[in-house]
Order: sequence, then C-alpha cells, then structure tokens
Amino acid sequence: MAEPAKLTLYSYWRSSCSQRVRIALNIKGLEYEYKAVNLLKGDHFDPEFEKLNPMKYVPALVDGDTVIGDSFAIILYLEDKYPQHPLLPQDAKKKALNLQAASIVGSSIQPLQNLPVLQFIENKFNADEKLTWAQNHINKGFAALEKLLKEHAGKYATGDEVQLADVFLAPQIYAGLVRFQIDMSLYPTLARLNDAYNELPAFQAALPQRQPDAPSPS
Ligand SMILES: N[C@@H](CCC(=O)N[C@@H](CS)C(=O)NCC(=O)O)C(=O)O
Repeated sequence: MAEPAKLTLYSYWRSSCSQRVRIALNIKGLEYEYKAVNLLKGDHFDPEFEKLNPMKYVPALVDGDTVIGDSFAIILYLEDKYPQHPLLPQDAKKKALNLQAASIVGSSIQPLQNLPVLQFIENKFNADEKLTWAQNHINKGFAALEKLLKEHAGKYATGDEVQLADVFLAPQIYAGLVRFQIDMSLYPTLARLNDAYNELPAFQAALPQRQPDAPSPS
C-alpha cells in the first residue's frame, strides 16, 4: 500500500499566521515536516518559494500535489480533508461566530501589524509610532472580540470545545502580549481564554519559541 503523502509546512517561528496552522495540525494529530522560511533574511522572496505562495507570505502547506499559501485556506482544507477533531461546529450560528472571530484576527488585526507595514511606519516616522500603530489596531480588534465572545465563551472562545476561533485567537493574543505590550486586563474574556490555551499541548507545541528555527534563548 502506498505511504500517505507527508504534509510539509513552510513556516517562520514568530509568524502568527504560521502558528495558526501549527495549532490546527497539532489538534488534528497530523504529523508534518517543518521547513523554515526566514522572513528577516527574505527567504519568502525566493522564486522557488513564490511557487508555493504567490503572495510571498508564510505559511504554505504542501500535501501531496496540493499546495496552499494562506492560513485560512489551509485550515479549511485540513478541516475538509482530515475531519478528525473538527474545528467548525455543525450549528450554523456557532459556525458563523467562529468564522467572524477568525476573520477579525485574519483580516482586521494581523494585516495591519504585518512586518512590511510596521517597517514602513518605522522608516517613515519612528519606532514609537510603529508601536502605537500596532497597539491601536490590536486594541480595536480585541475590543470587538471581547464584546463578541463574552456572551458565548465557555472554557474556550465559543463553548467548551476548541474551535476555529481559538486557533486564530491564541497566536494573536500571544503576539499582543509578547511583541506589542497589549494590556490584556482590558479584555478579561480574552485573557481567560489565553490562560486556557496555555494549558493545551497542541497550543504549547505551536508556540514560536518551540519551533526549530526559533533563536536559542540567550
Ligand atoms: N492572509 C495570509 C497572511 C500571511 C501573512 O501576512 N504572513 C506574514 C507572517 S504572519 C508574512 O509572511 N509576512 C512577511 C511579509 O509580509 O513580508 C495568511 O493568513 O496566511
């Protein structure tokens, strides 16, 4: 019998978009080969990598002859192809809530604090402006997520099961805390969820500092 094709994830240790996919793969118990793409060295501009992700972003996933270069698309693909430990509920309303929360992170927070945007602001203004810019957009998104989820959250964002919203939230909260000094006491629901994520092996194994390309602690 043919060996099942091995999954390969092109990732950068500190990329929150890659972290989402690492969490989803871990939750679904899928083994994968980790290929590091060093964003600081510009590996993502290599023409060979561009064949995997035409936007020249991480992550990219290769599964046999399937190549996907976007974390949302990758996670929805994994959900269809590997339905174990589903990340989207059957209930239409709860599913929409998960998609909404994921979209707030993926469309209204992360793109505004992506590396080239921050580099542009730092070059045009200074490092303080860069931080203020990132904090404004993260706080706007977190305030919306706090309002949206506080009525629905159980142990996790939309109930007592880990779902898509959690997969997107955890890396963004991590980045907010570690890279952008966000005061999470303003968002008690999100802060509580973050404590719950920190207890889960699938989330722990996906943390930036646990990745093979993370710099060793000094
Ligand atoms: N919508 C894309 C966004 C991907 C993205 O912005 N990736 C960032 C890291 S989280 C990146 O590669 N940044 C490097 C750059 O823009 O030069 C996704 O969800 O995969």
